[in-house]
Amino acid sequence: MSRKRSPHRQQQQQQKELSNNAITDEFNSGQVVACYGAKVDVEDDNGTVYRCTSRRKFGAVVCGDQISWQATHDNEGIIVEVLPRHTLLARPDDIGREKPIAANIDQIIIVFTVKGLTDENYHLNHNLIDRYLVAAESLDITPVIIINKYDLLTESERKQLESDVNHYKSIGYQLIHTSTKQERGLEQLTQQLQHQISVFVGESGVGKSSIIRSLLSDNEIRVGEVSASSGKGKHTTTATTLYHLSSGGDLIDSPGVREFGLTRIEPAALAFNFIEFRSYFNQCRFHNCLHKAEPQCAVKQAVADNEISQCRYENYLEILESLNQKLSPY
Ligand SMILES: Nc1nc2c(ncn2[C@@H]2O[C@H](COP(=O)(O)OP(=O)(O)O)[C@@H](O)[C@H]2O)c(=O)[nH]1
Ligand SMILES: [Mg+2]
Ligand SMILES: [Zn+2]
Repeated sequence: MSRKRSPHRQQQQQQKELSNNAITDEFNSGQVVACYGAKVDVEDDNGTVYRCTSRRKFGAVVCGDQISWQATHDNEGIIVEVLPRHTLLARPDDIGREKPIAANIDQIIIVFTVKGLTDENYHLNHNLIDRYLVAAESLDITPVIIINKYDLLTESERKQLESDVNHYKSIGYQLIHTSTKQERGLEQLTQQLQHQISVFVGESGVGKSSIIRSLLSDNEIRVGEVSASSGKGKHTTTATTLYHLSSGGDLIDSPGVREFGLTRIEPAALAFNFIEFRSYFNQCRFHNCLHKAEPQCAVKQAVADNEISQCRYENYLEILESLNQKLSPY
């Protein structure tokens, strides 16, 4: 077990008094790699994983968190500090409270399929894509769009898809077609994931876990699963788990991240999260233009001139409406 002595003696003393079941005043540091409610698994710099308990005052401790902890008598640990997070992905719970899901994330990998869920007909949900993109932009985390199960598409559906997703590419988003059955797009995806902490989001059944497994070596999967399955009384698939890519970078698989919040976005700030609208704002007649019914709106003009996609603009209006009505926004 590697132990690092903290320079903050006084703070250590305080923490020791607080955690009177700790057997040492020495601090260990590590990254949270799996979460099961109040218990988390923390991995130190040597790759050794320890089960730790959090305290209420820290709120939810989540995958990707960097923490300090102290060993306790039962060979577990108790968290004494959660280091400041540079990003935090959260989603609203049933009663609208923010529920943190993963911390210190650099990228959100948004996984879709156009076939292979309940409805077998080709269907690309543009509105849902735009909601995810808005959420990622509002958190200032890079989104990457994946269209998985490419193997299920006919040649004409592939052509259709190509034209359907073109506008995302032209505004600068990374978009990758993948298939875990035919190992397609996985190399390109690996490149994109290197040296980043990425969380996979998307509807259940789109293939998030399958993609993650196909990017990992057997050993990396095993380490993650041992960790996840040791969560007492919890099944592997219910725990959020962080895996390491052998080429560098971390992947977070969370069964809970089907949706994440647009709840915090003010209607007036929505347009900023449509990245291709930004360059038009200062040409609108009104500085507080919502790009809806206002005269001399540069965004609307850009839609008319085919500089902004009609589809993106319609989704903007639709999301704006849902924010105004304070509807639960996906
Ligand atoms: N045809 C096809 N099926 C896939 C692909 N990727 C995943 N699946 C299947 O889709 C189902 C759901 O996958 P899973 O990874 O559990 O989805 P998750 O809920 O997003 O984690 C499983 O039956 C997978 O075998 C793919 O690229 N092509
Ligand atoms: Mg899964
Ligand atoms: Zn405008």
